[in-house]
Amino acid sequence: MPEHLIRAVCPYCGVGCGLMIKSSDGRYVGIEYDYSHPVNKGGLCPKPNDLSFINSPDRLKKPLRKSESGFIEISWKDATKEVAARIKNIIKDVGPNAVAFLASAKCFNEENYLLQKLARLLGTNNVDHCARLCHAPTLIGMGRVTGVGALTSTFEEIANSDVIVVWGANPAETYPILMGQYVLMAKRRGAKLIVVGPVKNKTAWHADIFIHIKPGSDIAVANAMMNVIIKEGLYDREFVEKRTEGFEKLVQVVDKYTPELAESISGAPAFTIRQAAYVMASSRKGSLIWSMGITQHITGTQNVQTLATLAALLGWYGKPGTCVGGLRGQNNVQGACDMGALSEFLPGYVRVTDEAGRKRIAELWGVGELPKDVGITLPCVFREAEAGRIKAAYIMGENPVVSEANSSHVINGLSKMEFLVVQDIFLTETAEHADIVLPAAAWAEKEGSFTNSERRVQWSFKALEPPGEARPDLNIIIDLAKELGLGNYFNYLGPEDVLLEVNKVIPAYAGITPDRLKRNVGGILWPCPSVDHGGTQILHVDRFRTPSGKFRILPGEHQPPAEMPDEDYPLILTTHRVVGAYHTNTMTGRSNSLSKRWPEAEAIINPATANTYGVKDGEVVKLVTRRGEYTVKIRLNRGVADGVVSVPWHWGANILTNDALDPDAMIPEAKVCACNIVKFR
Ligand SMILES: Nc1nc2c(c(=O)[nH]1)N[C@H]1C(S)=C(S)[C@@H](COP(=O)(O)OP(=O)(O)OC[C@H]3O[C@@H](n4cnc5c(=O)[nH]c(N)nc54)[C@H](O)[C@@H]3O)O[C@H]1N2
Ligand SMILES: Nc1nc2c(c(=O)[nH]1)N[C@H]1C(S)=C(S)[C@@H](COP(=O)(O)OP(=O)(O)OC[C@H]3O[C@@H](n4cnc5c(=O)[nH]c(N)nc54)[C@H](O)[C@@H]3O)O[C@H]1N2
Ligand code: SF4
Ligand SMILES: [Mo]
Repeated sequence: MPEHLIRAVCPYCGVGCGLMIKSSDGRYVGIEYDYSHPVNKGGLCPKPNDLSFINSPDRLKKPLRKSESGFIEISWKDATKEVAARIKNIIKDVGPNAVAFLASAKCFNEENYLLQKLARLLGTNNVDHCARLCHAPTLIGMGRVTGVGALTSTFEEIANSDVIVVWGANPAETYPILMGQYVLMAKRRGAKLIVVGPVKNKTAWHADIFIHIKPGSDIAVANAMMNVIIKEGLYDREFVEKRTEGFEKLVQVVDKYTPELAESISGAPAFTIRQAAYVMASSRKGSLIWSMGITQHITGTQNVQTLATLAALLGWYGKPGTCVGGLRGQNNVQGACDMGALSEFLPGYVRVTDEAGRKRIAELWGVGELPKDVGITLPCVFREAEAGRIKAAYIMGENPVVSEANSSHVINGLSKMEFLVVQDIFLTETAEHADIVLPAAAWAEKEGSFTNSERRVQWSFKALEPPGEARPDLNIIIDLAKELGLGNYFNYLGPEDVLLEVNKVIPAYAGITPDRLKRNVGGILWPCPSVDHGGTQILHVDRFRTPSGKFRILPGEHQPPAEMPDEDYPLILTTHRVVGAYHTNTMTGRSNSLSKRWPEAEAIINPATANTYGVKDGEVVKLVTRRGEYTVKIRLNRGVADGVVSVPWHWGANILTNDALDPDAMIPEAKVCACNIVKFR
């Protein structure tokens, strides 16, 4: 049988690496490296090197209906009819806001666009996705201070920086190609690397300066750096005067945050905080990038605004050698946000409360009105279900039973719903609770566009045939819309037709046509306002996209996490990822070599903590919080501070975590809570 090679985009993280899928007779047989790809130049991290999950016998192949004796296979026709009828009935009886839709950062732009369109045409803004657990604070915080939530420039500009600050992220494990081909490249050229976080992770091993802090003390440390930079006159005066507003307020707020005060809050030596401030102020060409260590806090949005302001003091915006922002996590979380799969935003970040914006999109869609009430966010879907107000959910490509903080509430919420549909490639922990399960084709079995962390929109081609009767999410949504009587608004023959509509609806995507994407390896970076525009590498070159055109300085105060250690729960619990496991492990856990090398969770603690609790390396213990218990193997690691437990969450640790929310972005505080260790023997 001849082998074929087809160009695809990696289905895992937001770096957006390219690769070639090797197939025989429509079946996956392996990959080849794509040396022509501008992002990764052939390199790949462990995950896409083994994509055998695609051929897993566990793949969903037929629609399923829950019956007394378990799931039974049904036809697509029956499944679509039943889903449409149940949703219609609930809308008729209780109204459209009793239904919630969850879109997916694993699905293409075109699929997310259609799911949010469907929700809105049914009359609700209850559509959200995992960005809420991830970079919602970056989107809101960066939106407020710069006018755009996305990363300000490209990985190339990170590589061109003289100073790189990685704050609350571990790219060595979570964005390995970015780390290897850009951050370390810069370091080899002489750039300085500063890392800030509570665990001396694999990224911190490479740091020139590592600032070892307690979880949740980031604002105190960043304010102390700004205190030093301002008091010693080290800031970029010209940039601050010409391109920012609100500096005077910042001077007042950071005045009390001496490095000594920050030391008392964070545990990091005042000397190291000062030293880092000096190194950062030594160059006007710097990058400050963050991820989950910054966003997953009740102060997530404030954390983001504070870090963005620190970068503004140094003039790290709008020019080569600078890049500021949150590294997007999922392969298409940037795109799912751009497409409006968010409860407060229509496509292109038009607020649902913006009357003119709503009207423009309604006209393009050919409908009279669009709903104007802000929808329910992802964590609140389950709370509202527990309260009986959300009656049905349609979940496409998300696994909240494992990914949501305080997961027992998710299970409780799901069990209270009258009707649950889950559309996935596997029968996940969430799908187990569904009334109807719909089998989706995986990314390489369909085609469409993904948008990476740099705003780079790329086409991923179809390389394989889906198993059994699994179908592309796009086709599933179109058929459902037709069954719901909305066929007139869903006249698409394929993803190309949908992207052509996106070109009209979202100005930043206007020139990103299917034709151009298919021709350009490495895609096009938005904003791209017309078909003769080459895309935008660096944002905010002349002006910020705020109303005044200036960077809006919004100073923040330190605020302790929602739950601090006490007598009953004397330790701080935080969560992390490992390089070979991805999220709820539905894909990596079914890829042969990955699941063998990364088979289970290992929580890490300092040997001093182990001593206090009499725990040995490799011992299995119970971690206990106010919300639940979790049995896990312990590994001793001097990189974790005494009194802190860091647990990977891929294998179910969210039974422990706190779902206290950031009031601005509604993200749960998955990165800090109080816990205890209980021994079995
Ligand atoms: N292998 C792998 N790669 C992935 C993923 C995956 O699941 N597996 N997921 C992708 C996704 S969606 C995302 S969002 C990214 C996430 O990427 P990262 O944010 O890099 O991942 P995490 O390991 O969750 O958290 C990073 C670091 O934050 C630190 N941290 C915890 N609390 C705090 C705090 O209070 N302050 C500070 N400063 N740091 C803190 C942790 O110790 C940890 O080292 O990874 C993407 N890449
Ligand atoms: N404690 C703690 N919890 C966290 C985090 C943390 O750092 N700590 N991180 C949070 C973050 S940053 C994120 S992004 C979330 C992620 O949360 P989720 O998005 O819920 O996690 P995934 O496992 O990525 O779920 C994606 C699902 O899509 C399915 N899928 C894959 N491809 C397709 C497709 O083409 N079509 C369909 N229909 N389905 C598909 C997969 O099988 C999987 O079930 O988790 C969050 N949870
Ligand atoms: S760095 Fe991210 S996009 Fe690149 S190969 Fe690894 S998981 Fe895929
Ligand atoms: Mo994420």
